[in-house]
Amino acid sequence: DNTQNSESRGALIVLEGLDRCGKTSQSTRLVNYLNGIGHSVESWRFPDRNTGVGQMISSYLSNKSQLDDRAIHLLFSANRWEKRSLMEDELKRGTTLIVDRYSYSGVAFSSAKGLDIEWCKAPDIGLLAPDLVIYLDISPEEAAKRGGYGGERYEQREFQKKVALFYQKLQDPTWKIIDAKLEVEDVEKLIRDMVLDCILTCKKGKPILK
Ligand code: DGP
Ligand code: NA
Ligand code: NA
Repeated sequence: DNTQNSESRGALIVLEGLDRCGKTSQSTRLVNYLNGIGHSVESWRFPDRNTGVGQMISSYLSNKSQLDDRAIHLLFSANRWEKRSLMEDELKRGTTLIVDRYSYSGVAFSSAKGLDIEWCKAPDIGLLAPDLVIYLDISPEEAAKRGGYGGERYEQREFQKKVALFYQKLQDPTWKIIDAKLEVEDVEKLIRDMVLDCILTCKKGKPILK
């Protein structure tokens, strides 16, 4: 039925969690699976380090530059804003987006530095809202054990503990929480079921959330 196809939209699905929670490899597995069963799907991530703003963020994260806490917060937000219209176009075209980190990272990481949480939320107001947020739940201790951190600015156990506390405050009805200590294949299976369900709901005509 062509009419239905042209109207059905993709789902905006976000993966969140502490550094080393397994998000990035689960995202790859998920996208490969969805591609394999014939879905139109793209893998996205924030920060997107390829843009001009993204390069400033990348330089900050690798400690090559210093920036005021609020200035870097706004750059992370700008990095999501610069992709907003492309995101909306893709969703309308029927493409499902699997996004590795989004506004929840923005608020959790900056609040963990001591910035006011409401101030942190403000610049992201008006971005597209995800249809589903999958939080891969891991303790900061477990995360630190996983082959060590890569050495970027935020990859420190004490800081990640604070980030975890702020993530808890951000939970909303779009969230599903998965125990990230489960076997990789089990996590993958849980994610697949949640995602297929979400894609179906969006196809049936659920509006894009703003
Ligand atoms: P990743 O490329 O997923 O490893 O993310 C890079 C680091 O930046 C990671 O420690 C999480 C953090 N991060 C991601 N998004 C934001 C954001 O919007 N604001 C802040 N302050 N940190 C973020
Ligand atoms: Na990282
Ligand atoms: Na990552």
